Amino acid sequence: MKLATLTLVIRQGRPDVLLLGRKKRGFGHGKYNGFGGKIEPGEDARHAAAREVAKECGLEVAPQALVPAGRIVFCFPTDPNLDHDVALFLTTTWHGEPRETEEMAPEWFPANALPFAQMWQDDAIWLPLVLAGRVLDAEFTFADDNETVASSSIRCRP
Ligand code: 8OG
Repeated sequence: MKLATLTLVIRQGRPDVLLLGRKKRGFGHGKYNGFGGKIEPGEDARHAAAREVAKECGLEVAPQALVPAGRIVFCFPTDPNLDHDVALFLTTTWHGEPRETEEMAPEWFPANALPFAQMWQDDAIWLPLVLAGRVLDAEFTFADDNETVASSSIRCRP
């Protein structure tokens, strides 16, 4: 199981509120997603999340400006090498402007018009909850195509 992060960059008070990046290569290629990746050995989740945001879209986020939004486990029974245990964060505070990098092409979206058809299928289930301020413990298991959600469990922390 790979330990990873996923960060949602949220711009308050504007119609286009959520920054997503279209993944240009590797796992999830072509999909829009938040910013994140593997936690390196010895690294804590916040520092890993801040490092990945900077690497993938050029924004500087202080680790303490990352707000924990829960944990999601993604399971791929046909290829357990793809399993990810993801620490979820959101942030409304950063420095700089988003820029395209080797990995991601960033784009702002209105919260009520997210490109779910071009995202991981599970995102339509959990992302609205996180944008509404909920903190989650969730697990999604994918079918043989590694795309379709076969089963899920979601608990919102009190
Ligand atoms: O380093 P790598 O690119 O492999 O990291 C994978 C990233 O993708 C990491 O941020 C976690 C994230 N991720 C999954 N599965 C899913 C998913 O189903 N939905 C979303 N939104 N992100 C996912 O690994």
